[in-house]
Amino acid sequence: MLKALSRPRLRPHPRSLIVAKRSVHAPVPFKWEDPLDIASLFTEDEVAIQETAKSYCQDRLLPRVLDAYRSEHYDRNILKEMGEVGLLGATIKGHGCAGTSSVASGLITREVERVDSGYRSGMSVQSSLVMGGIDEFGTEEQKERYLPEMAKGNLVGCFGLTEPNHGSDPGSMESVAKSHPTKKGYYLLSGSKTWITNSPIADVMLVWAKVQDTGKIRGFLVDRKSCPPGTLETPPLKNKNGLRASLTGMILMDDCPVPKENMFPTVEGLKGPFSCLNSARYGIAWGVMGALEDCIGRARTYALERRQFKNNPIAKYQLVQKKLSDAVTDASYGVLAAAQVGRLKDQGRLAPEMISMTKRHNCDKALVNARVLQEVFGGNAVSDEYHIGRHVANLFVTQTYEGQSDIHSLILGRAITGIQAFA
Ligand code: TGC
Ligand code: FAD
Repeated sequence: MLKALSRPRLRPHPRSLIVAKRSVHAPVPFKWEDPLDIASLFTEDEVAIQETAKSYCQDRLLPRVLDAYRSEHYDRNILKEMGEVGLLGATIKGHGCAGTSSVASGLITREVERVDSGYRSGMSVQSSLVMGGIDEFGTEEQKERYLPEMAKGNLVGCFGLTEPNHGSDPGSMESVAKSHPTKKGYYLLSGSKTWITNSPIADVMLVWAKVQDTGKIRGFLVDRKSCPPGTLETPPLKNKNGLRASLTGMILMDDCPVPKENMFPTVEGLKGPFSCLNSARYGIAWGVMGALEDCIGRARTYALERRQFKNNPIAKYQLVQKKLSDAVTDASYGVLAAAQVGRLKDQGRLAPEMISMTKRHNCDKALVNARVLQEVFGGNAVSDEYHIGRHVANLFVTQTYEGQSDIHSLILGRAITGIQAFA
């Protein structure tokens, strides 16, 4: 103590005086929907894009989500509508796309998933995984052939990486591309892909397969209309207990002929699919926060209206308040992190591990908090009209696809220690 007192006193830096002066201002009111005023970090254009996306999602998607979820039906017109609003392939420059910032595309994703993760899934696959892949690795001819029509939602895409025996470990895939024995300039693709979003309705399938001669993974644009009968099937996988408003299926290929000009010309190995996944995982980090924010809004309203014990709103009780506090805190932190990653992405200062960190953390926090908020609704949580059970079931899937959370822990663990856990 004495020692501390005898130290020379630190003189405040002149700038800290300014900060101190500012801090005497009256505190601003707390906004539970955006406690850290994250909206102030967005540009006017980004806010306008979010507003446009929000109007479309609340006016056009929300009214049909319960029927879609109950009947496990995905209306492909949704992609056309999204195309009309300019939501598809939003960050791509040219080819009929909007050319927005990554933060603006994150805000779009957040609004779509505020309604339903399945609607976001259909959009992410189209925009990030397929259009993004074509934009990054395709030839000019491939871009011109696919991007403008995909941006309008006239052509639907899907992304085939996962196989029945290889999910977390796509490097061991069995799908193979053999040189056509008689038709020069053609490959024959064989193999099975499973759990593929949009596959039953896809016009173009971005399929990852190993070239037989080299053993290297390459990306092929498989055009449904050019596949002879019996060489390609895309059966749906029905009776899912999550993501029921999206369409999921398989891609079964049996010597399916694909011209060499439909192969991505230069990218080889897992770098191809993982680069596409960087954008899609980034989008999920935003999207799941939208789903969690919807759960928060609904749980808060319910807690203020529902009365128990001496006619008190259950929002009066500390345990309920803690559930809301945890969820609001995690949603704010999650959005802030996603926004920062988006800015770094646009500045070319992104490490893929940043995406693993935000994808994993936001998905985990969205799932845990949504599950806890479900309790606020008591028995009514079981009714789908309260929407919360649907979000909880969906959020399990978001935590699983595009790299299950534990897999992202291992990616982070490798970056932290330099030691690979999954080899
Ligand atoms: P590893 O040795 O780590 O890497 C192999 C090559 O890939 C490169 N790479 C990346 N490149 C760009 N971005 C990234 N994020 C990259 N991560 C790795 C790496 O540099 C290397 O390149 P090169 O040139 O040296 O060959 O590969 P590994 O086999 O050890 O990988 C292990 C692990 C765990 C990282 C990986 O397999 C993994 O991420 N597994 C998860 C699988 C996954 O995410 N599947 C997603 C399927 S698609 C989907 O789920 C869509 S859902 C859509 C919806 O409905 O929304
Ligand atoms: P597995 O790889 O079998 O993993 C099972 C469990 O084991 C997980 O918890 C995992 O974390 C754990 N595990 C595995 N390896 C390790 C390890 N080394 N250390 C510790 N734990 C480990 N794929 C596509 O290609 N395109 C799509 O469009 C697509 N859409 C999908 C839509 C839905 C609705 C679903 C459910 C999945 C979709 N997927 C898609 C597939 C998805 O990416 C995979 O399900 C996911 O990557 C996990 O693979 P898996 O299911 O084979 O699980």
